[in-house]
Amino acid sequence: VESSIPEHMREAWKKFSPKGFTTKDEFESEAVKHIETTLARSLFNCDELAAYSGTALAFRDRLIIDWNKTQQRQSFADQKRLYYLSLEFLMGRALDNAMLNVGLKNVAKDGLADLGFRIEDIIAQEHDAALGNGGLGRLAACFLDSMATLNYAAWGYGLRYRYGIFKQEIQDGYQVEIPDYWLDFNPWEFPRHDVSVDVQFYGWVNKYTNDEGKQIVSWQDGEIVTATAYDVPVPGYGTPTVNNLRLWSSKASSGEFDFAKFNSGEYESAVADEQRAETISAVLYPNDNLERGKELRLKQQYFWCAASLHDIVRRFKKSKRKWSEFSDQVAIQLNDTHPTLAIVELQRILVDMEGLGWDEAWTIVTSTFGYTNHTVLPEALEKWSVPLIQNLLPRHLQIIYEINLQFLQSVEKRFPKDRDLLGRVSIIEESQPKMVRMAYLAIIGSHKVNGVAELHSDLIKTTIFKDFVKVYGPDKFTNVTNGITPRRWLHQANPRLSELIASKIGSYEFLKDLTLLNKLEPFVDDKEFKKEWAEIKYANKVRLAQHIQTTKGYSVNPKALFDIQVKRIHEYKRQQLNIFGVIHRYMAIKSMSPEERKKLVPRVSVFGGKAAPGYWMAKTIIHLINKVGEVVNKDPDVGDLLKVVFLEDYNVSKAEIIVPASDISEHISTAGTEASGTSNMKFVLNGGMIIGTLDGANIEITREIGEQNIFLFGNLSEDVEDLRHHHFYGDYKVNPELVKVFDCIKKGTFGDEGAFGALISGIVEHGDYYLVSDDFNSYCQTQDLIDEAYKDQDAWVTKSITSVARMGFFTSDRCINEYADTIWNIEPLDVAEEKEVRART
Ligand code: GL9
Repeated sequence: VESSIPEHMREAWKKFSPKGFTTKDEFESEAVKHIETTLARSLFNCDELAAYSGTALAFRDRLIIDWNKTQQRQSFADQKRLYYLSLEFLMGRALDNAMLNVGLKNVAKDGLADLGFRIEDIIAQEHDAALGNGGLGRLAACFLDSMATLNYAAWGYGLRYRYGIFKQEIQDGYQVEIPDYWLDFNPWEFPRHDVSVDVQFYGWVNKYTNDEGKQIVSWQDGEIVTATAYDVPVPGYGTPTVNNLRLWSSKASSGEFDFAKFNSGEYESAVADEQRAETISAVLYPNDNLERGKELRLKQQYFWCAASLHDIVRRFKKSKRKWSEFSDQVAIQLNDTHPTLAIVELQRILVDMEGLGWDEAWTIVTSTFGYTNHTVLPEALEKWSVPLIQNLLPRHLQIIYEINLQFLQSVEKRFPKDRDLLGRVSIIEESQPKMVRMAYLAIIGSHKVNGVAELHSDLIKTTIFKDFVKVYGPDKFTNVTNGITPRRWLHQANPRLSELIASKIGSYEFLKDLTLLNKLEPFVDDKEFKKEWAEIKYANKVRLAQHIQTTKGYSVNPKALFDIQVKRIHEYKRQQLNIFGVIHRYMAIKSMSPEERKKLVPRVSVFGGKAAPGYWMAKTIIHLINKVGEVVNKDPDVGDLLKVVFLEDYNVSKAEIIVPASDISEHISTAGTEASGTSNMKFVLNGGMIIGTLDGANIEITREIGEQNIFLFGNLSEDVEDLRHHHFYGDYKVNPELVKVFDCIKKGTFGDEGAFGALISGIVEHGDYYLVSDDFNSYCQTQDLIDEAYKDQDAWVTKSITSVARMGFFTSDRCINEYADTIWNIEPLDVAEEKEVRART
């Protein structure tokens, strides 16, 4: 390629192509240039937002140089690539991460100081990229960080929502949702107006035989919407690799279709069409672990799958390879069932557009896709009604039926006597209306299916996907336990702890090989080290206390035990168990003598998290937490002994302040309901203890750090079913201590008792599905053990250090390497040469 370009051109290009700054002066020059020209500001009107913008643009330029080179390197290397399809990428802020990953944060810090700014204030100007709901979206973001850091040729594909997850405000104790319009100024994206795909909806299918006697299928007369690519650079840590996250934005097609309307004078309705097209990528659905079957959501899914697939196929076709080599070049991972239509779309491209035979195409499809399941909750499993798909995607429905027919025939051959089995594994549920079960389609169209923690992967094999284990055998199902990136969740969120660790074990290598943390274990008895360790935790608590002071307007004692539960509000995650426990503690304090109170360990109970706007029970839990806080926090009998804080608008950047400040964090889901959880890993990595159930990744965390370093309680997942049964058919009695808590609420202690009726009746009258009552005793006793343990600070710090030392397993680097080896079959790219060139220049 290069030799086809004339020498003089190449010379000129080389001479003037930007090299990227490395020194403080160069950084300042870049930042000031952007502030004065790109932003048209000056020394006299450069506020913190302008300083942020200038800094971000300087770093963006730098990233883009490496991004260009990475894309070239990956094209030349011509290796297999991985495409990660996810409707959610919860990236958070980018600037701090970019500065740390390219190793120039100190340069920027000094440069900004010269210009009159504190780097912390500048970083805090950035709006979070909040294109996700919770764990699933944040996992995708951690994966991108690891894939770039490990030098895999990997792209993310998602949607460029104009509105990310809503902002949460609390008014009079209730959650209020505010739209999150985040695109006013976003220096981290590059519009690629030259990269677009036309996506079709509706229309009808025309089948005919052409002159050569060939069957032709054509999907025609649909409505066309254009997908435009917006690229977001994803820098790896300490490597020249900068990968790409491609987000699609929708707009009306500029094709003849619309012009017809414009020309016939229907101006207003043509504009309305334009706006309708734009709504496809307008808003992220704010549900957590719940699917509601809305047409616009299905439109989003197809729009994004079609655009991504056409982009991937276009890239493959440039290589001029045979179709049979497709899955040697391309691996596609489905992040949950949201992108399952990509399976159908690839089959459609191969059969209808490229003319391959059905079987040949299907072999390619099934060797390309892998599917990750993230939940066993039945209400979260996607099903789309057949009439809805028939109308929106008529050709896809035919293909789904054909896939199902062939699958069922193969099952019938192998299990001829089992007619029930056919009904159970059919993609089509024979309900009224008929429904397409997306998880089944995803399993049938993929070569591997994985769960996200050991317990979860076992559960899907014995419950929701049991019949498919029978059909395919157990090898199609595997486990890849989730992980988190230690760059953001240790180095960036807790720089002092990262520095202390590095000083002890000799380098920052542990950020790339987290198992090196085990070198900390020999220091668990080092007095000076323990002192510093405890000081850092205290400083992080002071920082959170300041945050509480500025956002809530009251002070909490940083010497108190900080007990934190931050995550989406959901009955299965059991924030209600936590707040009932808090009320129980409050009642105990009230009944104590002043002498008894003196022996207590003061506690700050921190809650945070959003409820889905339509999830009324979750909103009731938020309301109760806030009302309990209002009463407890101003009760003079209680004073410092108990504070209840609800932090508004929990998000990634707030997590970076909250996580390092915990003594105890709560991961207390009903056993068998939380597929993995990932914040549990973040808290332990930052030296906090866990109170938790034997659920999700808590089990593996226990195995790694040791039972003596975690506070476990509650029933086991294998007993849950029997307990639920017993609630309805046995002589079921609510735990008497919990009854006292309910009485306290019913007396109106926390205001209008009627507001919380449903929370209580769910447990007392409606079967207590989440086993709050069954686990209440065990929970409260374990909280008492925690108080006792906290009194021995020396032993506590020992536990903290030991746990961190044993957390190496939970890096997303390990996780991504497992996916690469066992599912994607891809190798990292060699960047040694690039690193050398860089070292020389
Ligand atoms: C989730 C599970 O509930 C979590 O337990 C798991 O850790 C993550 C990542 O694998 O996936 N599945 C799911 O639908 N969500 C999860 O967090 N929900 C959201 O992301 C809102």
